[in-house]
Amino acid sequence: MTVDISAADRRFSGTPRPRGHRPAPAGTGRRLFAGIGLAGAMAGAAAFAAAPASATSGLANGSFETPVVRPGTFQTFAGGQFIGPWRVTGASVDLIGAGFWQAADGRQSLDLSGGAAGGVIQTFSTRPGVRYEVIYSLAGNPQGPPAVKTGQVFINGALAQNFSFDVTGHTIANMGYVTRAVTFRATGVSTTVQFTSTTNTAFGPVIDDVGVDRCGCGVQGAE
Ligand SMILES: [Ca+2]
Repeated sequence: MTVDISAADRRFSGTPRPRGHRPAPAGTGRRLFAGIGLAGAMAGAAAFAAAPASATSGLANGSFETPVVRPGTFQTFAGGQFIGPWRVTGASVDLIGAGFWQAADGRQSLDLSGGAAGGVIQTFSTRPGVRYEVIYSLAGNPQGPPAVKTGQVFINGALAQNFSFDVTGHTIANMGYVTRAVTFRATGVSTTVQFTSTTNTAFGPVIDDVGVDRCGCGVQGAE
């Protein structure tokens, strides 16, 4: 199968990928003060962590739709906590609830900088020797500095991609998501992908709609 890297909707064959163009409600205020607190975040994380991670069927919760955050708010998850199958790394991340700002897919998205630079990591099943691509939507928190949000993607702990997103001209109602991809050849029966912010403020890069699939990168003998 040939994959068109330029196509934003190529990953989920047969599954529409509605891009959330919902306008955020007015008066949500500065997000620094809108969090519902660590206790709520921990309760949500604990409840969801009890569910088995679907590690046998690829990357899970790539759209960050669970746990469900109260609409119009966000929850901060500190390093070591879990957002379903994702483990939070670094300082913290913010799981952004419906309507707080525009999601790329579904209703929720993830700011990789919570109070400071954080990240998320997940391990999923792979077949050794097969080439895959991780595809994700990228934007940035437009509510504070710096203008250019930066971060990195690691595959099995190795730096695979530096990314950046300039929020200039974007708003919570027009996040300006772009699609990014990282390709890799699996070396084992599982692979770990990690997204990290290198923006050490509370206004980091935003990711959503993360998925992984076999890559039609034109590589022969990948099967
Ligand atoms: Ca989402």
